[in-house]
Amino acid sequence: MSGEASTANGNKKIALITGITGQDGSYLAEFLIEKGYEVHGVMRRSSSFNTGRIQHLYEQPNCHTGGRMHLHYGDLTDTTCLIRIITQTRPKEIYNLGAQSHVKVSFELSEYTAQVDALGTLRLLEAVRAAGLDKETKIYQASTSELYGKVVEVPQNEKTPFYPRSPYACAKLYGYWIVVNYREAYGMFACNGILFNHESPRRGENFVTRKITRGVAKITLGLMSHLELGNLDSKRDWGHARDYVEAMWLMLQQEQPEDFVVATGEAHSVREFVEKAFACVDISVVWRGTGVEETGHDANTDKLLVKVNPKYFRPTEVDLLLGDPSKAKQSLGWQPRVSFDQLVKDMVTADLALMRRDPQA
Ligand code: NDP
Ligand code: GDR
Repeated sequence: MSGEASTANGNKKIALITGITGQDGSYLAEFLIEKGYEVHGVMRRSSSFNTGRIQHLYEQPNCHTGGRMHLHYGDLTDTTCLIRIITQTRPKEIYNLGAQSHVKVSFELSEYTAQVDALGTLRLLEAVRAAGLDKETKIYQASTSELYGKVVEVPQNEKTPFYPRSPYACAKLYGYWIVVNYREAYGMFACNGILFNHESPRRGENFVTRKITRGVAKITLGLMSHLELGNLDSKRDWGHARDYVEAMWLMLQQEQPEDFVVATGEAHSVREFVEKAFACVDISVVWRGTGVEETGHDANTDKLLVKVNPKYFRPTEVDLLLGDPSKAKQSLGWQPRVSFDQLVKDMVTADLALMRRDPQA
């Protein structure tokens, strides 16, 4: 069966994406379908609808019904299903994007986060070996700037030492090293993309950028009084998810497997993000007080817009992430296209349109 599939699939470009229903998975699926791939995605069973981000692909005649996109129920905690899906689909490229990806939530779901983000990566690598594809299939691992955690060096590059600051980052640290180990031990083509924060209108609602742009849209339309946020001082290197999925693909088109930092090289604070987002609806924010007492107000009307709520603080915070993408620029010819200003504008515009269509969203 596997021999036949292998012959049949000889020159076909087949990709498997774990986490296809997430922000990055949806952009990557679009990108690969556009490039002519047959895309297989691992989708979790959920009691509610979880394919909203790829619904538009379902509706395109060449994708779902046209045989270019296939979804498989699966989970990174289930070894058997991973072996079955990989054996049946025999992908040329696997993108391991599936994860419990929320840093704050990982403090509450620490064991589960390790199961999925750390052991899930190991299960996937072992499933590739079990399917006999360790010399054929190229693997991309969604590693993260959270590995750098506590600031040791700025900007952070591929040689900067890691210092994880959350159960999420510790689990991803295992994922990073097991990928390096399987590459060295078994000669597998497996790479880590150390991606800094990347956002989009499809970003999950409880990550800070999307929470802010949704809040700005709701406040503008009179659907919400003010926003409550945690640490306004933390700084992140924010890019656009659509740009970043291209870097994932480029890593798997190289002759040799290597790890790459993907970032913009620019950092902004959460406070700056808030100011930029309100500026998109012509509101200028003035800040009063400090620490947990800090509030943001409309400079014209004095209306309260932002309040700090310590419930959003993390037991250990990552203060500053700023990436040096020189290696990706030189070796992959990759560079970000969307600026910080454009990213914020796109997200606010999309959320305004969404809230106008559906005020309950
Ligand atoms: P999302 O949270 O949007 O998507 C995560 C995906 O993983 C979803 O499809 C989710 O399914 C799926 N998933 C969760 N648990 C499991 C599981 N047990 N088995 C299989 N699939 C699972 O994350 P992003 O798209 O933003 O990120 C993609 C990857 O990149 C993640 O691994 C993340 O940790 C990493 N990363 C993200 C960065 C970013 O800034 N976005 C930066 C660096 C790394 P469901 O839809 O059902 O919840
Ligand atoms: P992060 O993203 O932890 O960097 O992980 P998030 O948007 O959750 O937080 C960024 C910073 O904003 C501060 N913050 C708040 N965060 C949230 N979620 N909600 C708030 O109300 C709030 N107020 C302030 C946080 O403390 C933090 O400093 C993301 C995820 O996509 C990971 O999967 C990925 O690995 C990293 O980016 C790179």
